[in-house]
Amino acid sequence: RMSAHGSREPPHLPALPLIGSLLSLQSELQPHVLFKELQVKYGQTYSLMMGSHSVIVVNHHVHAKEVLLKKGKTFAGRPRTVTTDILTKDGKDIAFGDYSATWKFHRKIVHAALCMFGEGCASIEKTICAEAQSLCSVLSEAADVGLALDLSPELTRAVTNVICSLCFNSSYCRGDPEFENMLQYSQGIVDTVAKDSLVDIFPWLQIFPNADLRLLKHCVSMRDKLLQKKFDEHKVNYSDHVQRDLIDALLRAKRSAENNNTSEISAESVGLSDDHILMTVGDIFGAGVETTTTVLKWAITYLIHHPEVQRRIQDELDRTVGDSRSPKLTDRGSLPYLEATIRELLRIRPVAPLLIPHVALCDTSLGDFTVRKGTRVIINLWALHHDEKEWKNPERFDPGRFLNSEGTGLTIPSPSYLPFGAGLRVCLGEALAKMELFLFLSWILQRFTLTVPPGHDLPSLEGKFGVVLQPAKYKVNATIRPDWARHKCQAE
Ligand code: HEM
Ligand code: PLO
Repeated sequence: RMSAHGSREPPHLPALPLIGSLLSLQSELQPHVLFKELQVKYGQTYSLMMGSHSVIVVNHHVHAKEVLLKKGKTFAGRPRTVTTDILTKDGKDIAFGDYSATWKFHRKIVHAALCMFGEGCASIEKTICAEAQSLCSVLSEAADVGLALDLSPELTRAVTNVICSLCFNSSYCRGDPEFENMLQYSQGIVDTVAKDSLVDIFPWLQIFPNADLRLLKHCVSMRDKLLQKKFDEHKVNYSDHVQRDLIDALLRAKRSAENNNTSEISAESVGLSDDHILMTVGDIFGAGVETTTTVLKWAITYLIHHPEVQRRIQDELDRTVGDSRSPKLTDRGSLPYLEATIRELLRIRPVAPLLIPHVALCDTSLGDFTVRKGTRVIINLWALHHDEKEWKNPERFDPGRFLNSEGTGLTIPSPSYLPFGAGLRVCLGEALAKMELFLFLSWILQRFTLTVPPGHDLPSLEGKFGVVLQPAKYKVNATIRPDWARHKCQAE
C-alpha cells in the first residue's frame, strides 16, 4: 500500500488467538526477551495488536534513534493506561503524562531545580557522601560480627535520603516508620504499575486480576498521603526568598504565575494546580528511589559474580584515592574502570528494558514503514543492548568494552547504547544517578569486599520484568579490606 509517508506497513504479528498459542509455548520468556526473539521471524521492526491498540516494537538502534531523536517531537506522546492513570491522576505527571505545554513546563522547572540543588552545587555531593558514610557503617557493624545482610533496605534508605533532601529537604533514620511505609507502598507500585499495556499479549503476567488493581490503589493512596503531608508542611513555611528544595521551586513557579494574572500564563493554564505539583514530585521521588537502588543492587550482584572486576576496581581505588581519604566526585576522571563498570551494568541490565511506551502524535513514518497517529511505539532497549552484531557475547559482563585499547580512557563502542533514552523524553535524572552510582560504589569498594556467605549459591542474574527490571533478593557478606581495617585502627 502506498502513502505519503513511507510505503508500507511494518510486518504484523498474527492476531491474538495465534499469538496466544505461540506464547504459551514459550511462557518462560519475559516480554523484553520475547520481543527480541520475535525479530528472527518478523524482522527488527514489527507491529502487533495489544487489545485494541496498534503497537510497533523497535529492536534496532537506527529505528530507535529515528523515534527518539530524528522524529523526537512526533513520537513524544505517551499512552494512557489504567494503572498509570491511577498512579498519576490521569497523567498529571512528567513520565506518564502526554506531550503538552504542562509537561514541557514541569520538565523545565524540575531540570532547573536539579541543576541548582544537584549537579551545579557542592551540597548534593555532601549529602551523598553522608549517606555513603552511614551505609558503610552499617556494613561495617555487620562485618564485625560476620553477619550476612540483604543490602536492599540499606541501599534504598541511602538513595531515598538523597532524593528526599532534593525534593523535601528532609531525611530518614533507620527504622523510621514513615520510611518503612514508603518501602512497602513503593514495592507494591513497582510490582503492579504499567504492566497493563502488556497484559493482553502476556497473559502469564497475570496483571489485571482485581487483587492487583486493589493493591495498586491502596499503595497509591498511601503515597499520596505522604506527598500531601510534605506539600502541606512546605506551604506553611514557604517564603519567596529561600528555595530549599523541589517543592519550593514548584511553589515559587505557581506563585509567580498567580501574580502574573495580566498574561495568559495563569497557574491553572500551565498546569500548576496542586495535583500537578504533587504528581511531578511523586515522579521525581519515585524515579529517584527505584532506579538508582535497582542499579546498585545489580552492581552488587555482578560484582559478586565477578571477583576479578571487584579486585580491579579496588586496585584502581588504592592507586588513585588510597586509604587516607574517601572518594569524591573529582576522582571520577581518574577511575575509568569503575566508570566502565557502571556503563556495562547499565548495558547488560537496563533499568527500563522497554523504556516507557511512546505514541505517534500524527501520521508519520519509521524507516520505510507508515505509522498512523496514535500508534504506540515500544523501544526494546534490551534488544539494542544485547544485539550480537553490536556487542560481542552480549550476555558476558565485561567492563573492558567501554575502555579504549590502552585501557586508560572511556569509550562507547557502539551506537546501540541508550541506557537513559534520548531526545525530548530523555531521563531527567541521568547526572544525579551517575553521581550517586559513582560515590556509593567507590565508597563501598574502598572499604569492603563483597561475597556470598559460605555455602550459598551465587545470586540469580535473571531480572524480574516490570516498570523497572529488578534483581532477585539475596544475602551478602561484606568483609572489611585488610588495608582499611588497619586504617580504621589507626584512626581510633
Ligand atoms: C525517564 C533511565 C534515574 C527521572 C527515563 C527513561 C529511561 C530512564 C530509559 C525513559 C525514556 C523514554 O521513555 O524515552 C534511567 C536510568 C536511571 C534513571 C537508567 C538510573 C541509573 C532517574 C532519576 C530520576 C529520573 C534518579 C530523578 C531524579 C526520570 C523522569 C523520566 C525518566 C522524570 C520521564 C521523562 C519524560 O517522560 O519526559 N529514565 N533513569 N530518572 N527518568 Fe530516568
Ligand atoms: C516507582 C515506584 C514509585 O512509587 C512511583 C514511581 C514514579 C516514577 C516512575 C517509577 C515509579 C519507576 C521508574 C520510572 C519512574 C519514571 C521514570 C522511570 C518509570 C513507578 C523510568 C526508569 O523510566
